Formats: sequence, C-alpha cells, structure tokens
Amino acid sequence: MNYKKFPDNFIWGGSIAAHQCEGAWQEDGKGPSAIDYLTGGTFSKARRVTKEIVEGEYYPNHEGIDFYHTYPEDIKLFKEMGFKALRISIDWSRIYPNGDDEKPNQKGLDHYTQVIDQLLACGIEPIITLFHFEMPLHIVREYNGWLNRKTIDLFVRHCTTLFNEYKGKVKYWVTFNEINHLDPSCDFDSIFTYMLAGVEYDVIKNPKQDLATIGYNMTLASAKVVAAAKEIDPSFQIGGVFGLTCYYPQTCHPADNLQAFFDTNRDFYQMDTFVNGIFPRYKLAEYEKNGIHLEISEKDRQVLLNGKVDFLGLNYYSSSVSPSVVVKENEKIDGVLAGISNPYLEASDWGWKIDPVGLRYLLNYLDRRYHGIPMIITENGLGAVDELDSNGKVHDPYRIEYLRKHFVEMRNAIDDGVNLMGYLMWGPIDLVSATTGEMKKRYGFIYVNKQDDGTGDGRRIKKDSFEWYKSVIASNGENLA
Ligand code: BGP
Repeated sequence: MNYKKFPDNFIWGGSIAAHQCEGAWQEDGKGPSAIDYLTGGTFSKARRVTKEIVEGEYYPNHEGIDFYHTYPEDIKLFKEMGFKALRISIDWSRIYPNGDDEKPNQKGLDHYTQVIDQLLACGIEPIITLFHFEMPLHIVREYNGWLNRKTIDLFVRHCTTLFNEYKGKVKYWVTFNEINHLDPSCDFDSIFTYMLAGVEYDVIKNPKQDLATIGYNMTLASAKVVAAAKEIDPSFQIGGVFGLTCYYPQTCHPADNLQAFFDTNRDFYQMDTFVNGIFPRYKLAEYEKNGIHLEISEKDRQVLLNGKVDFLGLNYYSSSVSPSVVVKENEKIDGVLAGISNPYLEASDWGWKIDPVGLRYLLNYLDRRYHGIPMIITENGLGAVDELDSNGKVHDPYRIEYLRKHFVEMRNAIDDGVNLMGYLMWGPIDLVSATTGEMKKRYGFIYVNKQDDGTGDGRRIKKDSFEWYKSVIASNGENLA
C-alpha cells in the first residue's frame, strides 16, 4: 500500500439527486412530493412551501434540468470524463405515488431500471440514495412525515421493493442524505426541516420534542432498512450520508474550545447510532435536561444494533466558526447567513467558507472516532456563477482551483492512514440548488443552458473543468495540474 497515492480502485465520480435534476414531476404516474410544493428562492430570499400549486409561482423542481428525459446523453458525458460511479437518488413518489399505495408504480420502477442499465453499460457503478428529501406529499399531509412511526414501515416497504427489483445490478446503497440537519436545536421552520422531516410547519406543536422524535424515527428507519437489505442480499453495502462542517473556536479561550466541540458534535448523534448500533448516552442526557422524552423500547434497541452501516458518506462544503461564549455579543456576528467570518479563509459567492484543510481534519476525525470505517466523499464542490462567453464557452478556473486544493487534502488524509474509498463531486452537471432553488448556483463540469427566468434551451456545454476532471481520473489523482 502506497499511502502517498490514491488507491488503485479509488471510486471517482459524481453525485446528484432526483428532485434537483429529473423534472417530469407529473410523468409516468409520479405522485406529487413535498419538494414539488417548494417555490424558488435566492441567497437573500428563502424558498417557501405553498399549500397548493399557485398559478404564476415558480417551482424549479417541476422541470429540474429534464434529466428524466436527457439521462442517456448526460450519462454518456459522465462516461467521457471516466466516471467510475454516479450517486443518484430514487424518488419515492415515482415508485409509490402516495407512499401507502398497495402496489408500486411499474413505470417508475422501469424508469430507474433504464437509468441503472445505462450506467452499467457505461461502466459506471450506481450508488443509490434511498431518501434525498423526496417524500410523497400524501405522507406529509396524512401521516405528518417522519413524526409518525407508520412512515417508517412505509419507507421500509418502499426500500424492500427497490432491493428486490435492483439486486444483482446495484451494490451500494445509502439510507438517508444528511439527517444530521435534524436536531432539537434547529429552527423548526427552516427549509431543511421541511425537506428532511416531511412535516408542514403548522403541525409542529412542540418544536424541540418533535424534532427529537423525527430525528429518532429516521435513525430507526435507517436501521430497519439496513436489516431488510441484508436479508435480501448480504453482499449489499449500505451506508449513511452526513453533511458535516467542522467548527473552529472563535478564540483560544478554553470555554470557546469546548463550545466548538459541542457545535461540531451536534451533527454526530445519528451517525454514532448508524455506526455503533446504540443511541448515544450523551444525547439522552441532553434530552433529559431539556425535558425531551424518547420512547426507546428493548425492541428498538435490537433494531438499532442489527442495522449498522458498512460505510459512511461525507458531504463536505465548508467549515464554520463557533460563536464565542466569552466575546461580547456585538462583536460576534458579521453576516447572518454567512455566520462568523474566518480571517484565514475565502468564501464562495453564497458565503460558504472554502476550507480544504477542514476536509482533511474531518476525515481524520471520523477515521479515529469510527476506527477506520470505509468512507466516501459523497458530496463536495463549488456553487458559483458561471457564464457563457461570446464563443459559447465557460471558463471556470475557480472551480478547478477549489477541487485541486480539496484533492491535495484528500491525498494527505489517505497518507494519514484514512480509509477513503472514493470521491463523488456534487452536481457534476448543473442542477437546481437545494437550499435556494436557483439554477444560478452552478456546480457542474457540464453547463446546462437554463436560467432562473425560464430562458435557455437546456443545451449541455462542457466547462473547462470537464477536461481537467477527466485527466484527474485518468491519472488516478496524480495529475492535478
Ligand atoms: C447538500 C444536499 C444536496 C446539495 C448540496 C448543495 O446539503 O445534500 O442536495 O444541494 O447540499 O447545496 P445547494 O444546492 O443549496 O448549493
């Protein structure tokens, strides 16, 4: 083993999610999903949930980038770059349009069969996310999403359908994307709470208790799904994906260091359960102090123990600074959305701090915390404003620079002994932003000619970073120039 190099079988590729790219929101029997009721937003204007589809409102996920129809050509472009894997999600509302239907929708299953077959034909390993913010609206409205334990059974049934349908073709599965954004300390009316929890704001009566229950129910659902998968095919590899940021203390005061530890740690309680099979004692202690009660039966404990994951997926974009507990209030905040600025780091146009060393730190931290568990970077990338020049080309040296620095730190982490299996760049083709609903926030190696005002012909154009990533993959990470 040469620790200075990426391993020979390193999985280079990309990551996308159904609701952000497919469009075709009413095609082939798909039911409406929670996301279909989210309007577009911007950096300064939050997306909104509407009760009905309102005429004249813009719902960016209804069209996405039309990947539902363009996937054969788009996958060919991924193949041209040399992708070894593509992480996609399967939209629950295409398979069970209402979530509780008696039978799955055959057209939905057939669609994903074709996508998976196309990937395999191109030599690209499919990695499937089972829940990436895609919940049938009927479950939101009739069951209150993950607040209700019945949703767990419906989800397990949905996943079991997929395991039986795609076994032999798909080996890698991910139960949930970023459930760590659900915690009693979160804003219950944030967009992430709606997208993840599948619960409308007015249903949440006791935010702290309800958010704890939702976070717990999803953790239990993941364990049940892992057990169901292993029963169908013990060779399946099942993981959980977490969106992490490392928090730096604002000062070197010991109290600030402790606060930074607690802030970083907030994202770990579900991950600890996924990996160790035990709901952590520190979280129960926190709940008790805050008057939060969880019903964890002996049966649940067994379920958690039998549902441990095989690998972890890390979504990493930026780091944060933990607000000081000793610095005066008026010296703390310098931008509501961007948080406290770190004088050592630059930020993206959307205020996300660019911190490649933070990636090395987190990879090492996870490695030590979970005793060398296999990891994949399941998302990473730079959301930027890309523009076509007068020759119809997109020059994106800033993206190449961002990725190069992160790849150097990945290599350093491998040299540190971290068991890193792969890297999947987020949004290898431009798609709808999850947090703002914009097309303007572009991540891709491939430009999609579609603008937020509805103009553009949807044409795919290779950016400069396309050739660069191709040469990175061809050289297995040797050639980063
Ligand atoms: C992650 C989500 C992705 C993706 C990414 C970038 O949290 O898993 O779905 O969207 O963030 O965020 P955004 O699209 O808002 O730039």
